[in-house]
Amino acid sequence: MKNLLKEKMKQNKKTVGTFFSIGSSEAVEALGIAGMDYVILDKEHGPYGVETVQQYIRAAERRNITPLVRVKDFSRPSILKVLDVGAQGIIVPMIRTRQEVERVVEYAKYYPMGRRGVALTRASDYGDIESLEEYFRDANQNTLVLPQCETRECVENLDAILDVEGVDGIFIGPYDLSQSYNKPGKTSDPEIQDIIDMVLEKCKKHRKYAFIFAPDKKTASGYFKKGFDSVAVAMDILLYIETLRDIANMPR
Ligand code: 3PY
Ligand code: MG
Repeated sequence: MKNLLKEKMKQNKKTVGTFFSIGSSEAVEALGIAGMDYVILDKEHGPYGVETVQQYIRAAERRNITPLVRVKDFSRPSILKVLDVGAQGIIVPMIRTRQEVERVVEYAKYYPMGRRGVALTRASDYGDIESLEEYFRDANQNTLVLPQCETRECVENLDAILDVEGVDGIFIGPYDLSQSYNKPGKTSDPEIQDIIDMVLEKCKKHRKYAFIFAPDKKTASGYFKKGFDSVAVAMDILLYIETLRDIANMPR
């Protein structure tokens, strides 16, 4: 299956997504109908199991919004299972070293790039395909691999991490990053912003995509101006609450 997000990014289009937390197939559809480029199904902090993620992926496919999954860790089953049910990319939290990223690529990409486990799952139409070789090649090309830069160690090892073949880009987690520099939650602190700028610069130097999380549209707009390729803005449930609060408080 074509990865619409990857296609847009190859054409240098800037993209937006959001972290999913409302939790229903209808809510995933709503994000697609609204025109968001991708939805992040969050298995790190969210309550979803693989079966639920599979339902949300179906809804995303139906509405042409790219389903990414933030995996809960970088173990083989965590990565393999969400790709097998159809995730078009993974965001991998708390990465610290190049070796960890090499393992991620090994689990996420088929031979020769990696050693992703071979099985006839939903991702390969349950094996109802003309050519297995073609499927392996397409899957390797289409599956986005985005390690998160949100620790001091990751910042220190960033050049080596960006050098790993199979890494499409870096997803900055400003909140964990600020904590890692002993400034929890102070994401606009000049020291944290300088680190963010440096990570962005390194992504550009290595010709890899730079993604970041922003809590609101204004912050997201600032990141786009700096040159980020993609911003994941807020969580859908927060946007829902804000809109509803606005209505609840309307003059009457
Ligand atoms: C963080 O800010 O730590 C995140 O992981 C947000 O995506
Ligand atoms: Mg984080």
